[in-house]
Amino acid sequence: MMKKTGLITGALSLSLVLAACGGNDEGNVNEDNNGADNNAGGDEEAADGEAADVEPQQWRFVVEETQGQVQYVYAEEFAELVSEKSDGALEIDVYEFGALGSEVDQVEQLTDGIVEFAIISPGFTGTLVPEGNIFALQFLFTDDQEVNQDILNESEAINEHLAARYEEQGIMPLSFWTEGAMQWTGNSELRTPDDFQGFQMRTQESPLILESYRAYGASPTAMSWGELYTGLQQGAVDGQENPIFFIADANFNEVQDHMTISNHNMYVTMTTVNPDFYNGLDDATRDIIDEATEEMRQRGFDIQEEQNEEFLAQIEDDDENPTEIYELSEDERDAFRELAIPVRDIYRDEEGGEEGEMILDMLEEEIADMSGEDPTETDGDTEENEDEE
Ligand code: 6CS
Repeated sequence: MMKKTGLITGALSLSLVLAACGGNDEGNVNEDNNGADNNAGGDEEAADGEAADVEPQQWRFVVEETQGQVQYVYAEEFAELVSEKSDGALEIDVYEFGALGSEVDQVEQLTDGIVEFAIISPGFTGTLVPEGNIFALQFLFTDDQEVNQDILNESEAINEHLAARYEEQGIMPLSFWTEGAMQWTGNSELRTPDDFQGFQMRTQESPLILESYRAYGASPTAMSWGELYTGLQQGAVDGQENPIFFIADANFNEVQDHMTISNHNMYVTMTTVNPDFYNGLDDATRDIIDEATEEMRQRGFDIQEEQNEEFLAQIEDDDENPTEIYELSEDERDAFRELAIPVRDIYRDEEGGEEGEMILDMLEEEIADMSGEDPTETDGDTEENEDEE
Protein backbone atom coordinates (compact mmCIF):
# COMPACT_ATOMS: atom_id res chain seq x y z
CA MET A 1 0.00 0.00 0.00
CA MET A 2 1.09 3.51 -0.64
CA LYS A 3 2.10 5.19 2.57
CA LYS A 4 1.99 8.78 1.38
CA THR A 5 -0.31 11.56 2.47
CA GLY A 6 -3.20 12.33 0.11
CA LEU A 7 -3.48 15.70 -1.55
CA ILE A 8 -5.56 18.46 -0.05
CA THR A 9 -6.41 21.08 -2.59
CA GLY A 10 -8.28 24.39 -2.71
CA ALA A 11 -7.97 27.65 -0.87
CA LEU A 12 -10.26 26.65 2.00
CA SER A 13 -8.37 23.44 2.73
CA LEU A 14 -5.11 25.35 2.52
CA SER A 15 -6.03 27.94 5.12
CA LEU A 16 -7.44 25.24 7.43
CA VAL A 17 -4.29 23.21 7.08
CA LEU A 18 -2.02 26.18 7.68
CA ALA A 19 -3.96 27.10 10.81
CA ALA A 20 -3.91 23.51 12.06
CA CYS A 21 -0.18 23.26 11.39
CA GLY A 22 0.34 25.98 13.98
CA GLY A 23 1.75 28.60 11.61
CA ASN A 24 0.98 32.29 11.96
CA ASP A 25 -2.79 32.25 12.24
CA GLU A 26 -2.98 35.97 11.51
CA GLY A 27 -2.50 34.92 7.90
CA ASN A 28 0.19 37.47 7.01
CA VAL A 29 3.26 35.33 7.14
CA ASN A 30 5.58 38.13 6.05
CA GLU A 31 4.72 40.32 8.99
CA ASP A 32 7.34 40.47 11.74
CA ASN A 33 6.23 38.52 14.76
CA ASN A 34 6.61 39.95 18.21
CA GLY A 35 9.01 37.39 19.51
CA ALA A 36 7.33 35.50 22.32
CA ASP A 37 5.60 32.85 20.19
CA ASN A 38 8.13 32.56 17.44
CA ASN A 39 11.43 32.64 19.18
CA ALA A 40 11.23 29.05 20.34
CA GLY A 41 14.91 28.44 19.75
CA GLY A 42 15.95 31.85 21.05
CA ASP A 43 17.80 30.53 24.08
CA GLU A 44 19.88 28.12 22.04
CA GLU A 45 23.52 28.97 21.45
CA ALA A 46 24.31 29.48 17.78
CA ALA A 47 26.54 26.65 16.56
CA ASP A 48 29.44 28.92 15.69
CA GLY A 49 28.77 31.36 18.55
CA GLU A 50 28.49 34.16 15.99
CA ALA A 51 24.75 34.52 15.58
CA ALA A 52 23.54 37.67 13.87
CA ASP A 53 21.25 40.04 15.70
CA VAL A 54 18.07 40.04 13.61
CA GLU A 55 14.37 40.64 14.20
CA PRO A 56 12.42 37.45 15.01
CA GLN A 57 10.41 36.13 12.07
CA GLN A 58 8.62 32.92 11.19
CA TRP A 59 8.49 31.61 7.64
CA ARG A 60 7.05 28.72 5.65
CA PHE A 61 9.02 26.36 3.42
CA VAL A 62 7.12 23.89 1.27
CA VAL A 63 8.76 20.96 -0.53
CA GLU A 64 7.62 18.46 -3.19
CA GLU A 65 8.63 15.41 -1.21
CA THR A 66 7.62 13.76 2.07
CA GLN A 67 9.44 13.38 5.38
CA GLY A 68 12.76 11.60 5.07
CA GLN A 69 13.07 12.20 1.33
CA VAL A 70 15.87 14.35 -0.10
CA GLN A 71 14.04 17.70 -0.41
CA TYR A 72 12.49 17.39 3.04
CA VAL A 73 15.80 16.54 4.73
CA TYR A 74 17.39 19.45 2.84
CA ALA A 75 14.70 21.90 3.98
CA GLU A 76 14.94 20.77 7.61
CA GLU A 77 18.71 21.25 7.60
CA PHE A 78 18.31 24.62 5.88
CA ALA A 79 15.87 25.66 8.60
CA GLU A 80 18.27 24.51 11.30
CA LEU A 81 21.13 26.51 9.80
CA VAL A 82 19.00 29.64 9.59
CA SER A 83 17.90 29.18 13.18
CA GLU A 84 21.48 28.69 14.40
CA LYS A 85 22.80 31.67 12.50
CA SER A 86 20.09 33.91 13.95
CA ASP A 87 20.29 32.53 17.48
CA GLY A 88 16.78 31.15 17.06
CA ALA A 89 15.22 34.42 15.90
CA LEU A 90 14.44 33.12 12.40
CA GLU A 91 12.18 30.12 12.43
CA ILE A 92 11.20 28.12 9.36
CA ASP A 93 8.35 25.60 9.37
CA VAL A 94 8.79 22.92 6.73
CA TYR A 95 5.69 21.57 4.97
CA GLU A 96 5.95 18.21 3.27
CA PHE A 97 4.37 17.35 -0.06
CA GLY A 98 0.64 16.84 0.23
CA ALA A 99 0.24 19.19 3.21
CA LEU A 100 -0.55 22.24 1.07
CA GLY A 101 -1.66 20.76 -2.27
CA SER A 102 -0.07 19.46 -5.45
CA GLU A 103 3.32 20.46 -6.87
CA VAL A 104 1.63 23.00 -9.17
CA ASP A 105 -0.38 24.48 -6.23
CA GLN A 106 2.91 24.94 -4.41
CA VAL A 107 4.33 27.05 -7.25
CA GLU A 108 1.33 29.35 -6.89
CA GLN A 109 1.71 29.51 -3.11
CA LEU A 110 5.25 30.79 -3.57
CA THR A 111 4.37 33.39 -6.22
CA ASP A 112 1.40 34.55 -4.11
CA GLY A 113 3.60 34.88 -1.01
CA ILE A 114 1.58 32.32 0.98
CA VAL A 115 4.87 30.55 1.58
CA GLU A 116 8.23 32.34 1.61
CA PHE A 117 10.38 29.38 0.51
CA ALA A 118 9.72 26.43 -1.76
CA ILE A 119 11.64 23.70 -3.46
CA ILE A 120 10.31 23.78 -7.00
CA SER A 121 11.31 21.45 -9.81
CA PRO A 122 11.43 22.99 -13.30
CA GLY A 123 9.31 20.03 -14.39
CA PHE A 124 6.32 21.86 -12.89
CA THR A 125 7.03 25.32 -14.30
CA GLY A 126 7.39 24.67 -18.04
CA THR A 127 4.26 26.60 -18.97
CA LEU A 128 4.92 29.53 -16.62
CA VAL A 129 8.64 29.80 -17.46
CA PRO A 130 9.12 28.13 -20.88
CA GLU A 131 12.91 28.62 -20.75
CA GLY A 132 12.93 26.28 -17.72
CA ASN A 133 12.08 23.42 -20.11
CA ILE A 134 15.82 23.24 -20.70
CA PHE A 135 16.08 20.67 -17.91
CA ALA A 136 13.72 18.36 -19.81
CA LEU A 137 16.37 17.86 -22.49
CA GLN A 138 17.76 14.35 -22.15
CA PHE A 139 21.46 13.54 -22.61
CA LEU A 140 22.36 17.24 -22.31
CA PHE A 141 24.38 17.09 -19.08
CA THR A 142 27.16 14.60 -18.31
CA ASP A 143 26.91 11.22 -16.58
CA ASP A 144 28.98 12.51 -13.67
CA GLN A 145 26.70 14.04 -11.07
CA GLU A 146 29.54 15.94 -9.39
CA VAL A 147 30.43 17.64 -12.66
CA ASN A 148 26.73 18.33 -13.24
CA GLN A 149 26.41 19.93 -9.81
CA ASP A 150 29.46 22.12 -10.52
CA ILE A 151 27.81 23.21 -13.77
CA LEU A 152 24.57 23.99 -11.92
CA ASN A 153 26.54 26.00 -9.34
CA GLU A 154 28.61 27.98 -11.80
CA SER A 155 26.69 28.29 -15.05
CA GLU A 156 25.98 31.86 -16.11
CA ALA A 157 23.29 30.58 -18.49
CA ILE A 158 21.43 29.05 -15.56
CA ASN A 159 22.20 31.31 -12.60
CA GLU A 160 21.87 34.62 -14.43
CA HIS A 161 19.81 34.29 -17.59
CA LEU A 162 17.45 31.45 -16.66
CA ALA A 163 17.14 32.68 -13.06
CA ALA A 164 16.06 36.11 -14.38
CA ARG A 165 13.21 34.49 -16.35
CA TYR A 166 12.03 32.76 -13.17
CA GLU A 167 12.25 35.96 -11.16
CA GLU A 168 10.01 37.75 -13.67
CA GLN A 169 7.35 35.19 -12.78
CA GLY A 170 7.67 35.63 -9.01
CA ILE A 171 10.06 32.73 -8.39
CA MET A 172 13.60 33.63 -7.26
CA PRO A 173 15.93 30.64 -7.52
CA LEU A 174 18.57 30.69 -4.77
CA SER A 175 20.22 27.52 -6.07
CA PHE A 176 19.79 24.82 -8.69
CA TRP A 177 20.72 21.32 -7.58
CA THR A 178 20.59 17.69 -8.61
CA GLU A 179 18.67 14.92 -6.88
CA GLY A 180 20.57 12.36 -8.92
CA ALA A 181 20.42 10.59 -12.25
CA MET A 182 16.97 9.51 -13.39
CA GLN A 183 16.09 5.96 -14.34
CA TRP A 184 13.07 4.41 -16.03
CA THR A 185 10.69 1.92 -14.49
CA GLY A 186 8.05 0.03 -16.44
CA ASN A 187 5.62 -2.83 -16.39
CA SER A 188 7.58 -4.09 -19.40
CA GLU A 189 11.29 -3.83 -20.21
CA LEU A 190 12.63 -0.58 -21.65
CA ARG A 191 15.84 -1.18 -23.57
CA THR A 192 15.28 0.26 -27.04
CA PRO A 193 13.15 3.04 -28.51
CA ASP A 194 10.94 0.24 -29.88
CA ASP A 195 10.03 -0.66 -26.31
CA PHE A 196 8.56 2.84 -25.94
CA GLN A 197 6.14 2.50 -28.88
CA GLY A 198 2.71 3.29 -27.44
CA PHE A 199 4.13 3.11 -23.90
CA GLN A 200 2.07 5.22 -21.48
CA MET A 201 4.77 7.21 -19.73
CA ARG A 202 3.95 9.34 -16.68
CA THR A 203 5.80 12.64 -16.64
CA GLN A 204 5.78 15.93 -14.78
CA GLU A 205 3.96 18.89 -16.33
CA SER A 206 6.56 20.70 -18.46
CA PRO A 207 5.68 20.36 -22.17
CA LEU A 208 9.17 19.43 -23.29
CA ILE A 209 9.30 16.43 -20.97
CA LEU A 210 6.28 15.06 -22.83
CA GLU A 211 7.88 15.95 -26.20
CA SER A 212 11.01 14.07 -25.20
CA TYR A 213 9.00 10.88 -24.71
CA ARG A 214 7.00 11.44 -27.89
CA ALA A 215 10.36 11.49 -29.67
CA TYR A 216 10.85 7.89 -28.48
CA GLY A 217 7.36 6.90 -29.68
CA ALA A 218 5.75 6.88 -26.22
CA SER A 219 2.34 8.30 -25.22
CA PRO A 220 3.19 10.50 -22.24
CA THR A 221 0.70 11.71 -19.64
CA ALA A 222 1.41 14.42 -17.05
CA MET A 223 0.35 13.51 -13.52
CA SER A 224 1.16 14.55 -9.95
CA TRP A 225 3.31 12.03 -8.16
CA GLY A 226 0.59 11.93 -5.48
CA GLU A 227 -1.47 9.89 -7.94
CA LEU A 228 1.35 7.93 -9.51
CA TYR A 229 1.42 4.82 -7.33
CA THR A 230 -2.25 4.17 -7.98
CA GLY A 231 -1.83 5.11 -11.66
CA LEU A 232 0.90 2.50 -12.06
CA GLN A 233 -0.97 -0.07 -10.00
CA GLN A 234 -4.19 0.29 -11.96
CA GLY A 235 -2.50 0.54 -15.36
CA ALA A 236 -3.50 4.15 -16.11
CA VAL A 237 0.21 4.55 -16.94
CA ASP A 238 2.87 1.95 -17.76
CA GLY A 239 6.00 3.57 -16.38
CA GLN A 240 7.78 6.65 -15.11
CA GLU A 241 11.19 8.31 -14.61
CA ASN A 242 12.79 9.32 -11.32
CA PRO A 243 15.99 9.07 -9.27
CA ILE A 244 16.38 5.73 -7.51
CA PHE A 245 15.77 7.03 -3.98
CA PHE A 246 12.38 8.32 -5.05
CA ILE A 247 11.38 5.16 -6.95
CA ALA A 248 12.00 3.13 -3.80
CA ASP A 249 10.77 5.52 -1.15
CA ALA A 250 7.51 6.17 -3.02
CA ASN A 251 7.25 2.36 -3.43
CA PHE A 252 6.89 2.52 -7.21
CA ASN A 253 9.00 -0.65 -7.42
CA GLU A 254 6.11 -2.49 -5.72
CA VAL A 255 3.97 -1.88 -8.79
CA GLN A 256 6.63 -2.03 -11.51
CA ASP A 257 8.50 -5.14 -12.69
CA HIS A 258 11.39 -3.49 -14.51
CA MET A 259 13.91 -0.77 -13.82
CA THR A 260 16.30 0.45 -16.53
CA ILE A 261 19.49 2.19 -15.49
CA SER A 262 19.34 4.70 -18.32
CA ASN A 263 20.91 7.81 -16.76
CA HIS A 264 19.10 9.68 -19.52
CA ASN A 265 18.87 12.90 -17.51
CA MET A 266 19.42 14.20 -14.01
CA TYR A 267 16.64 15.36 -11.75
CA VAL A 268 17.11 19.11 -11.28
CA THR A 269 15.35 21.08 -8.62
CA MET A 270 15.56 24.63 -7.27
CA THR A 271 15.61 26.18 -3.82
CA THR A 272 13.42 29.23 -4.36
CA VAL A 273 12.16 32.23 -2.48
CA ASN A 274 9.41 34.76 -3.11
CA PRO A 275 11.28 37.77 -4.61
CA ASP A 276 9.21 40.50 -2.89
CA PHE A 277 9.77 38.83 0.45
CA TYR A 278 13.51 38.37 -0.14
CA ASN A 279 14.09 41.88 -1.50
CA GLY A 280 12.19 43.35 1.46
CA LEU A 281 14.52 41.81 4.05
CA ASP A 282 17.26 43.75 5.80
CA ASP A 283 20.86 42.90 4.82
CA ALA A 284 21.67 40.89 7.95
CA THR A 285 18.62 38.64 7.51
CA ARG A 286 19.28 38.18 3.81
CA ASP A 287 22.91 37.29 4.52
CA ILE A 288 21.75 34.47 6.77
CA ILE A 289 19.60 33.04 3.98
CA ASP A 290 22.44 33.37 1.48
CA GLU A 291 24.92 31.69 3.82
CA ALA A 292 22.53 28.82 4.51
CA THR A 293 21.98 28.40 0.76
CA GLU A 294 25.73 28.21 0.13
CA GLU A 295 26.29 25.72 2.94
CA MET A 296 23.47 23.52 1.68
CA ARG A 297 25.00 23.15 -1.80
CA GLN A 298 27.34 20.36 -0.76
CA ARG A 299 24.89 18.94 1.80
CA GLY A 300 22.15 18.69 -0.81
CA PHE A 301 24.53 16.77 -3.05
CA ASP A 302 25.56 14.43 -0.24
CA ILE A 303 21.98 13.76 0.88
CA GLN A 304 20.88 12.67 -2.61
CA GLU A 305 24.03 10.60 -3.15
CA GLU A 306 23.58 8.69 0.11
CA GLN A 307 19.88 8.07 -0.51
CA ASN A 308 20.35 6.99 -4.13
CA GLU A 309 22.97 4.42 -3.09
CA GLU A 310 21.04 3.16 -0.11
CA PHE A 311 17.77 2.75 -2.00
CA LEU A 312 19.37 0.94 -4.95
CA ALA A 313 20.41 -1.75 -2.49
CA GLN A 314 16.88 -1.79 -1.08
CA ILE A 315 15.31 -2.39 -4.52
CA GLU A 316 17.89 -5.08 -5.31
CA ASP A 317 17.22 -6.87 -2.02
CA ASP A 318 13.42 -6.64 -2.06
CA ASP A 319 12.45 -10.28 -2.60
CA GLU A 320 8.76 -9.61 -1.95
CA ASN A 321 8.63 -7.15 -4.85
CA PRO A 322 11.29 -8.36 -7.28
CA THR A 323 12.46 -5.85 -9.89
CA GLU A 324 14.45 -6.81 -12.94
CA ILE A 325 17.22 -4.21 -13.16
CA TYR A 326 18.88 -3.69 -16.53
CA GLU A 327 21.71 -1.25 -17.23
CA LEU A 328 21.79 0.14 -20.78
CA SER A 329 25.07 -0.22 -22.69
CA GLU A 330 26.58 2.90 -24.27
CA ASP A 331 25.37 1.71 -27.68
CA GLU A 332 21.85 1.29 -26.34
CA ARG A 333 21.99 4.77 -24.81
CA ASP A 334 23.15 6.18 -28.15
CA ALA A 335 19.94 4.98 -29.79
CA PHE A 336 18.00 7.17 -27.33
CA ARG A 337 20.50 10.02 -27.51
CA GLU A 338 20.03 10.25 -31.28
CA LEU A 339 16.30 10.71 -30.85
CA ALA A 340 16.70 13.09 -27.90
CA ILE A 341 19.08 15.59 -29.51
CA PRO A 342 16.56 16.94 -32.10
CA VAL A 343 14.23 17.83 -29.20
CA ARG A 344 16.68 20.67 -28.52
CA ASP A 345 15.44 22.26 -31.76
CA ILE A 346 11.91 22.28 -30.34
CA TYR A 347 13.33 24.09 -27.31
CA ARG A 348 15.24 26.54 -29.49
CA ASP A 349 12.49 27.16 -32.04
CA GLU A 350 9.33 26.87 -29.94
CA GLU A 351 9.40 26.39 -26.16
CA GLY A 352 12.39 28.45 -25.12
CA GLY A 353 12.06 31.22 -27.71
CA GLU A 354 14.94 33.59 -28.49
CA GLU A 355 16.08 33.87 -24.90
CA GLY A 356 15.94 30.10 -24.54
CA GLU A 357 18.04 29.65 -27.66
CA MET A 358 20.71 31.91 -26.20
CA ILE A 359 20.53 30.10 -22.83
CA LEU A 360 20.87 26.66 -24.44
CA ASP A 361 23.77 27.73 -26.69
CA MET A 362 25.59 29.19 -23.70
CA LEU A 363 24.86 26.15 -21.52
CA GLU A 364 26.13 23.73 -24.18
CA GLU A 365 29.39 25.68 -24.28
CA GLU A 366 29.65 25.71 -20.49
CA ILE A 367 29.07 21.96 -20.33
CA ALA A 368 31.76 21.40 -22.97
CA ASP A 369 34.21 23.68 -21.11
CA MET A 370 33.60 22.17 -17.68
CA SER A 371 33.44 18.51 -18.67
CA GLY A 372 35.53 18.09 -21.80
CA GLU A 373 32.42 16.47 -23.33
CA ASP A 374 30.58 17.79 -26.33
CA PRO A 375 26.86 17.75 -25.47
CA THR A 376 25.99 18.18 -29.17
CA GLU A 377 27.66 14.89 -30.16
CA THR A 378 25.13 12.26 -31.20
CA ASP A 379 27.30 9.20 -30.54
CA GLY A 380 28.07 9.92 -26.90
CA ASP A 381 31.80 10.05 -27.60
CA THR A 382 33.77 12.04 -25.08
CA GLU A 383 37.46 12.90 -25.03
CA GLU A 384 37.74 10.49 -22.13
CA ASN A 385 36.11 7.43 -23.69
CA GLU A 386 37.67 8.15 -27.08
CA ASP A 387 41.07 7.82 -25.32
CA GLU A 388 39.97 4.52 -23.81
CA GLU A 389 39.05 3.06 -27.19
O1 6CS B 1 8.25 12.58 -9.94
C1 6CS B 1 7.94 13.56 -9.27
O2 6CS B 1 7.05 14.31 -9.63
C2 6CS B 1 8.68 13.83 -7.97
N1 6CS B 1 10.04 13.36 -8.05
C3 6CS B 1 10.93 13.79 -7.22
C4 6CS B 1 12.32 13.24 -7.21
N2 6CS B 1 10.70 14.79 -6.36
C5 6CS B 1 9.40 15.44 -6.25
C6 6CS B 1 8.64 15.30 -7.56
O3 6CS B 1 7.38 15.81 -7.47
